[in-house]
Amino acid sequence: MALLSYERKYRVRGGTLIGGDLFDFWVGPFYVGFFGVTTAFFALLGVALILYGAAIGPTWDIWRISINPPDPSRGLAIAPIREGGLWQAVTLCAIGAFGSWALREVEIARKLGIGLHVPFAFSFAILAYVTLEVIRPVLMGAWGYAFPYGIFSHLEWVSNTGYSYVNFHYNPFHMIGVSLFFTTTLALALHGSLILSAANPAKGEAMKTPEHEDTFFRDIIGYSVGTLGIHRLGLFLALAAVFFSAICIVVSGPVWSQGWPEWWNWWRNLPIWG
Ligand code: 07D
Ligand code: 07D
Ligand code: U10
Repeated sequence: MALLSYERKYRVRGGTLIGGDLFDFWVGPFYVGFFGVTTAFFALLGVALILYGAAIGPTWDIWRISINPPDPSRGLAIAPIREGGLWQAVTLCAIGAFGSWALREVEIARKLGIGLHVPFAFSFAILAYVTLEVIRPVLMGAWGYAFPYGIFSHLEWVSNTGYSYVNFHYNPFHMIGVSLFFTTTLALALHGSLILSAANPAKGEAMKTPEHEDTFFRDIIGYSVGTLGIHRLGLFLALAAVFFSAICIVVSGPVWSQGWPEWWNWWRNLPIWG
């Protein structure tokens, strides 16, 4: 079935979480819905605030524009607009836009009668963002610990935060997060290459079946996780990577405030080394 006639069939009413039929329509290819309107509202307002910040800031250099959080000395107070208040407003808009986007995904999934896996997955990205911008700064007692909105400035934040724990690579949860990210790309490369090898044969050759895919892995490593299983595994790996990232940063400060190499002293102090 051609994509457009298929879409006509599935462009049905209902499935909305809020507002009933209000906004239950499409604009071109996009489903709108109540949460499409709130996404547009928060995203446009957030971008406008960033542009305002750039206009009152020292530079229009795209790499160096930065909307900074308040100084740590202001604690968790609401700051004046030019001293971090703008960052606070942009953060509210970002949370509103990301949350609305996830709920718009829920409405579309409900319309189609498919599972809620996509919004569930996106909610892990939101969790990581909220951990960096809200949960950790609140636990540490100041918005000043959050990352700024700027291309280079957010990299500075990552580097500075990393070095303030001497060597962030020694953070055990960072190790797990990094390993899971690496494993995710390995899994996607294996899956993408396996599917293409079977489902995209040379001209004139027959397309191969999932049995061929299973057999390849049984022959080479003795086990196949299965055609549905690889998608479960991929989702699990990716979500676990983000989850452990959120853990690695939320423990840095609130739970462990020395250098991360120090943390390994428990290992060096084990009585078994004599
Ligand atoms: C390909 C999907 C498309 C999305 C894109 C990003 C904006 C920002 C806004 C100037 C994979 C769109 C970008 C809307 C413009 C302003 C104010 C997703 C794809 C193309 N980072 N980060 C980037 C964000 C954090 C880190 C690039 C966002 C944490 C490192 C881009 C967030 C830490 C490096 C970007 C966020 C961190 C980057 C490419 C939010 C730890 C790089 C992103 C909301 C997670 C890389 C110059 C990409 C780079 C890079 C965006 C958070 C670390 C600008 C929106 C604080 C080490 N980050 N980032 O492709 O080249 O993602 O930086 O949390 O090396 Mg970052
Ligand atoms: C936060 C993004 C959320 C995005 C959302 C959507 C839009 C819309 C619109 C395109 C979490 C935004 C959407 C804006 C765009 C359109 C139209 C994702 C987020 C909601 N590190 N490190 C990580 C590695 C070092 C440090 C995570 C590697 C150094 C700190 C990951 C290396 C030091 C932090 C990771 C390395 C250091 C991290 C990031 C190697 C610096 C974090 C992934 C090979 C000197 C961050 C939760 C992530 C973290 C983090 C990988 C090195 C410091 C595991 C591979 C040693 C301070 N590092 N790192 O979490 O855990 O994504 O964040 O050297 O805070 Mg690290
Ligand atoms: C996968 C897959 C699979 C496929 C696939 C895919 C995963 C089974 C079958 C999908 C994968 C790909 C296509 C591969 C490429 C993808 C990536 C590399 C991921 C990264 C993606 C991108 C970089 C693209 C990002 C693009 C986006 C997000 C689109 C941008 C969208 C917009 C600008 C519009 C968004 C729509 C909204 C908000 C709702 C509707 C709103 C409108 C239409 C606008 C009109 C507004 C209103 C009606 C509201 C009014 C506004 C108000 C009230 C606000 C006013 C406020 C003011 C302040 C003025 O597994 O195999 O194949 O394909």
